[in-house]
Order: sequence, then C-alpha cells, then structure tokens
Amino acid sequence: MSELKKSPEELKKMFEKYAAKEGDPDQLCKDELKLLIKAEFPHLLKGPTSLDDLFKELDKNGDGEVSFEEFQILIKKISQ
Ligand SMILES: [Ca+2]
Ligand SMILES: [Ca+2]
Repeated sequence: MSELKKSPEELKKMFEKYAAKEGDPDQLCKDELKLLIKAEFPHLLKGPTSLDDLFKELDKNGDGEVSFEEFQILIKKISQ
C-alpha cells in the first residue's frame, strides 16, 4: 500500500501522532518526520531525495519544524 489512500482526517491523525512524540506537539521536527516517512511513505526516500532535502523542501518558513500546513506539501507530492 504505497499509494495515498487516506482521508484528510486520517492524514491529520497521522501528523498528530508523530508530531506529539517530541517538543511541540503541533510541529514535526526532523526526527519525527523521519519516523513518519519511514513508517508511512518509505518509497519517498528510495529515489534521489534524502530526508534532509525533503525536510528543507517542506520547512518553508525555515523554523526547523514542519507544521501541518507545511505537511500539505508532502501530501501533494505523494498524491501526484
Ligand atoms: Ca513535535
Ligand atoms: Ca516550518
């Protein structure tokens, strides 16, 4: 099941589950993003994209964390 077949509610729950592990419960730090990607979308890291690249791409405001809004970029990427 590598294709995105998740409802917006499921995606929000997924985000919250990983975001709550450390620090700010509404933001994904790099470690949390790594856990989420490895568990939910491992195929994303099989290409030339590294986790660092992905994190930089998602963290639009450069605060070192990925908010749920920034997480939408990943969802769009996966849905393509
Ligand atoms: Ca967090
Ligand atoms: Ca951010």
